[in-house]
Amino acid sequence: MDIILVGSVEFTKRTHWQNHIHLGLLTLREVLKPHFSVDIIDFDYLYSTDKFSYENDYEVNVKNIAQYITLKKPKIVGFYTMSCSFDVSVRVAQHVKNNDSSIKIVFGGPQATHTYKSCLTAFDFVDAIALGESEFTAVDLMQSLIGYKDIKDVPGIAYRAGDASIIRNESPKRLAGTELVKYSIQDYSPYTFPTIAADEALSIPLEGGRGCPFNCTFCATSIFWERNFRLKNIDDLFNEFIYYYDKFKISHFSIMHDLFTADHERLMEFCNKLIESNRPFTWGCSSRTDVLKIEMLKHLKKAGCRNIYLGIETASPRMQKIIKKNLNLETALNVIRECMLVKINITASFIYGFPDETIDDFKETVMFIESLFKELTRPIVIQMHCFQLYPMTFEYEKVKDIMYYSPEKSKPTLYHNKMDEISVSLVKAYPDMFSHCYVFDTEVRLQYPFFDTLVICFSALFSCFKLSVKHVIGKYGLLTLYTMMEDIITDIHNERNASENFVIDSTFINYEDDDRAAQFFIDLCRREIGTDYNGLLAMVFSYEKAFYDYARSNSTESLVVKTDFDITEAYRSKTLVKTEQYIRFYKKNKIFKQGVLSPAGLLKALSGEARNQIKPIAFQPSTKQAATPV
Ligand code: B12
Ligand code: SF4
Repeated sequence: MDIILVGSVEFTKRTHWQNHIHLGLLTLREVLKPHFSVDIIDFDYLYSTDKFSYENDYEVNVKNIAQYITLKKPKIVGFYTMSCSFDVSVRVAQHVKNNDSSIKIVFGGPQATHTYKSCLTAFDFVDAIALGESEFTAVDLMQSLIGYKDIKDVPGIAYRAGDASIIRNESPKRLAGTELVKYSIQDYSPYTFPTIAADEALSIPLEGGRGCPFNCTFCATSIFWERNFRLKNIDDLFNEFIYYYDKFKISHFSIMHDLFTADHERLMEFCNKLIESNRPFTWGCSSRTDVLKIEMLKHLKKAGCRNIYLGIETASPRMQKIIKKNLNLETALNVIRECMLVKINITASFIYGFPDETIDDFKETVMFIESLFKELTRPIVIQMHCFQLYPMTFEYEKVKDIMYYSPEKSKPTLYHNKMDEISVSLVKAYPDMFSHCYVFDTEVRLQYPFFDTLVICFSALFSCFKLSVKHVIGKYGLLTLYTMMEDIITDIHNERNASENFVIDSTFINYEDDDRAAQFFIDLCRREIGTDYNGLLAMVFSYEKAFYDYARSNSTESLVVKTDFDITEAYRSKTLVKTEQYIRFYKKNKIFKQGVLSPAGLLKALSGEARNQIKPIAFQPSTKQAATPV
């Protein structure tokens, strides 16, 4: 084997729908294949499909990974690096070099690109770093490492010269949007395609283009792609959809681009093609609320757009200016509302804890999030992240001299903060390379250190307790809830950090699995029903609690429940219409779902042996019959 490319190792058990292989490495394999024998190893994929095992010991895992790679006798090992797994890449690379010093080590991807000087200075086992996009670089770089070419002549890389100085070669020209099709992936083998949970459609990520022209001060992506916006030719992207559907029956595509919807004319052209294709395509993408025109949304939906990721970041107009995102928040809210109306699922992402953020700014963001929770009609995902420091960004420059390492406060990824002593010593020795593990203090960060956990909790609870969550947030507000739940939330954070389970199941992020937060919420709802008696809340809560219990049970059987009121109407209009309804709870691909049974469905359920015994919901005593707003 000439070259092995190694994906980011996060020691995470991915769910079936997350388990796709890294796009950048697949692209590079296509580029390198005509010249070398090349393979990709994604250890989390192997682990998630039971083809590789992780032990409960960091160093053992790192050594096992290095051994697995070394046994394949590669001449070169290339690592995709990103912040969250940078320590793993460094340690595996060092072990590979120790195992066989003739193996050349190359790093690529955002983290190594943005810290190349420190990385080559600190780690002599790293032979070269590919800076930024590497299609025009990779073949020459690999040839130079094997000795067929002079490294001085390879564009877009950094390396150590004989005198140990760090040399950065000129960047190659950037790929044009029209050229991107040449690098489309034809071969996903030996990896299988993940399925999208809802309908088990096969799914893959596809590149939609590169670069974002905006200049947000916290963003590592725009720097990485040098703000060079390119969109893949619409015909080419459409043809890829057709190719994958006709050849592999893949019908869902995650379009990778930080700003896919910026060029409205081409976007509409793309949608028209999808509609005319008469194939059951669905797709998702990322965008900004100011480049999504409300008039376009219906058309996007018609063309199969199922989900859009929107970074709102902050609801303080002052902070919008400071971080140079410059979003109009009224427009943002309208776009989200409209997406809900046309049934496009939204992930709305927020960040708190910026260096310049005041308590008042933070409160504006919290109020915006509350208004979303109150208005939600669709399973919108609300993410709130504690601001993290990425090297080379403007925000990093503001605080790099006051940041400090605190294992208690550090949150390198959404999922966990798992590091052993060796990794911690790397973090401490090289703050610039591991700045994502560092923190700094502001009034907001000190007062609300785990507010992100609270939002994740409520976002997760929302999947079962839709109306109850709206009621509780509407009545108390998130800031009061944070104070009420601070001990629980802090414990959850600390326990996750200190968890004995080495491997994190990525579904671990479902905080409704955490008994304490959910129990607190359930008790609060019960008190609400007791003290501030409300017919609809009592009934809906009983129903939602039954659904929650079912979701948490190990049962894979479906369950039919009988309610005395129209649950769909209760969700839609928040009014109580007394009528008998049968609802089936079921699990599909580990995702729990509910559906109102039609008379035919009910007959089928009744005839389906004893497994579908009908369970009436045990309501709290209900006296009110009339419509009651929550
Ligand atoms: C898809 C994506 C994800 C996906 C999948 C990641 C994956 N490994 O595929 C998911 C959703 C899981 C994800 C998660 C996270 N992500 Co992410 N993600 C992206 C995203 C949007 C696209 C990546 C992509 O496919 N690009 C397209 C391909 C073609 O480009 P590429 O991967 O960079 O590869 C090219 C070059 O880098 C180079 N190259 C890459 N590897 C190598 C190796 C060698 C040897 C060579 C020669 C060249 C080379 O050549 C390739 C072709 O040109 C990027 C943003 C972006 N636009 O790039 C963020 C990005 C990579 N993510 C980022 C982050 C921070 C995260 C999280 C850590 C966030 C968090 N706080 O939790 C999490 C990690 C969660 C965890 N597991 O703990 C940051 C990384 C910043 C940094 N300095 O490391 C980015 C840049 C976005 C940002 N915030 O700025 N992410
Ligand atoms: S709009 Fe998004 S991708 Fe573009 S610079 Fe801002 S945060 Fe980064």
